[in-house]
Amino acid sequence: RKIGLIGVPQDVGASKKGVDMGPGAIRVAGVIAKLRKLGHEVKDFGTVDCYTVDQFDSRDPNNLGLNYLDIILDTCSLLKDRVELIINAGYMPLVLGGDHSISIGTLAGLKKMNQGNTGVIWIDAHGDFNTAETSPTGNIHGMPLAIATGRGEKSLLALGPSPTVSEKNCVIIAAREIDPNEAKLLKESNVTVFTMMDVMKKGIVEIASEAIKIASDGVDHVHVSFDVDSLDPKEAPGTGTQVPGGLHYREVALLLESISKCNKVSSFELVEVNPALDIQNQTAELAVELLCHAFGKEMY
Ligand code: DIR
Ligand code: MN
Ligand code: MN
Ligand code: MN
Repeated sequence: RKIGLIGVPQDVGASKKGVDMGPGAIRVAGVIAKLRKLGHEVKDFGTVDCYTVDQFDSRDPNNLGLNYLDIILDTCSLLKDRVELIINAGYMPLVLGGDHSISIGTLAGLKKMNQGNTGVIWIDAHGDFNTAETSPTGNIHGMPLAIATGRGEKSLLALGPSPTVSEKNCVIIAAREIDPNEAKLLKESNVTVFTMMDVMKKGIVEIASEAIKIASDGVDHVHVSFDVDSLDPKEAPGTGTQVPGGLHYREVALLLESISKCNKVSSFELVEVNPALDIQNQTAELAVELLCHAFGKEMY
């Protein structure tokens, strides 16, 4: 494949420093060399300009319940253009975060290129289905999937234009910490949620096969958004919102290998690696190893 890499060192969506070093840590872990070794052509499309938490006195000057809204709009708009450029150049976007709010930009770019014809596999401990009304934190990294399905702040929706995906093609895997009012919104939606309890009951083989079916049904493209907090914090401590009881390396390797066999996967995102909270870059290393499974690496 031809893979177009792009780094988005955004931290304001999580209101926490360190996740802006994620793209650097993933590069240090050898993402480009390892994907090339698998036979892919990898082109580096550089880094999107981002602001950082330290540059602002107030997170939410207009009291909207949306921290750093203006900045996130700026970054996501730049990322949207860059995603379009990557696809126009004939490459598959591989977006490295940064916090998960960048997904609003990625999906806005995919909307234009894929004409909305996109399903989403969202691997995350969280639902990322909050709006300003339901969010307990006001952090926009807890909102991108809601935005993608047409819920939430108008200016963020307008990047799309919204909805960028059809919710019946959206599936969350590894959920285990959904906020109470976020859960209400999710239950009213047509998004499928596979919690960690579902993974334990059904096993990852079954979950992978159901998720691929749901995300790819009737669309030409599948986007994979992989938040490293989906992993168990014992294996992936380098992330800002750890939740115990997560996926293990083996499960994600299997999941991503299965997903890689679905020929509709045409964009990938890896987010929330925070090297400042990590031990010896092990979270970025693990993430790159898993990414290789998403791009055809086999154990034998
Ligand atoms: C929480 C955390 N649900 C929030 N969300 C995270 O602030 O909305 N998403 N960490 O990945
Ligand atoms: Mn997330
Ligand atoms: Mn198409
Ligand atoms: Mn998360």
